[in-house]
Amino acid sequence: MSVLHPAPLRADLAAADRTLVMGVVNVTPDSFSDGGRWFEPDAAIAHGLALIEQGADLVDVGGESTRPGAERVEPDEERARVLPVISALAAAGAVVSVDTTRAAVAADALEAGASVVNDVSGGLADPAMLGVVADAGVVYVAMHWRGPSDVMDALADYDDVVVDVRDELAARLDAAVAAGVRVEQVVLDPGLGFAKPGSDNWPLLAHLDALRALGRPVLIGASRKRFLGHLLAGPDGPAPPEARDEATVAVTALAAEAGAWCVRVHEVAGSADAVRVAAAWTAARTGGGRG
Ligand code: PMM
Repeated sequence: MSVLHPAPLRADLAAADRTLVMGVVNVTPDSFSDGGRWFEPDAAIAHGLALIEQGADLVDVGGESTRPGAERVEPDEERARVLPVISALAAAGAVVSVDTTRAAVAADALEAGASVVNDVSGGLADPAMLGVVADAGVVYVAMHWRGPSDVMDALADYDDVVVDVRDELAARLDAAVAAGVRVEQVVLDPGLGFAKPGSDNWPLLAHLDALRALGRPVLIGASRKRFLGHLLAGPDGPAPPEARDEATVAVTALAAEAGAWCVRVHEVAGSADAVRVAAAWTAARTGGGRG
């Protein structure tokens, strides 16, 4: 498989001929899947290091929950949550991304050692974000977003979810480039679960090629999301977040085989194996190896 990586990326990651794995460190009291578990800085740092040990290529540090219905935290609170964790993980040699929609928090996070900006709003939440990314020249993950978490469930009206998400992401890519971001910096993400009810997520995964056709690496964040809970529902209702990890690994394998650049996951070990399985599978097909 020949993976298209964004730039600039640390040399060992840029040389990887497989999908990368981004481990999630939510420094929040209220994330839907792991809220509160890593809220203390020491616990968050230890968790990030453990994820790297388990095979994470990058760690994504966020201080604001994006679960459906979540309210915003103040910028100073967001900063206080993420900066010590980013500094410690970067100092330990990790490639760190900051999960924020705020330009000022992103700028401080880059100062603290982050080298990727993961913006779930794709530059829409803060008009200064694209300028910060352009100046810093770092990798920028632009996710498909239609509005803040407290209102996003009401913004899920699509003619054709794949076409609409593709076109709206193409517009964000254009906006980033118009703001001075180099196209090489940009990664696109369909934003599974964001203004997308269960049934809208599967076509996005099944038509990953439509997003890849925009010519940029694609990141997939399916880990523990509601649509997996609904898929695995039993008599007592949707499967709880912690019961969605095996399904997450299955999505990782399929997304990797479909050419995803990176998967963002809470449990790293299974996905770290799955991306290697997918790489071997694809290499055997494209390389013709039969030994
Ligand atoms: N999902 C969440 C948070 N950040 N970032 C990107 N790029 N893509 C995603 O799908 C994404 C994200 C929500 O999940 P969490 O609350 O468990 O972190």
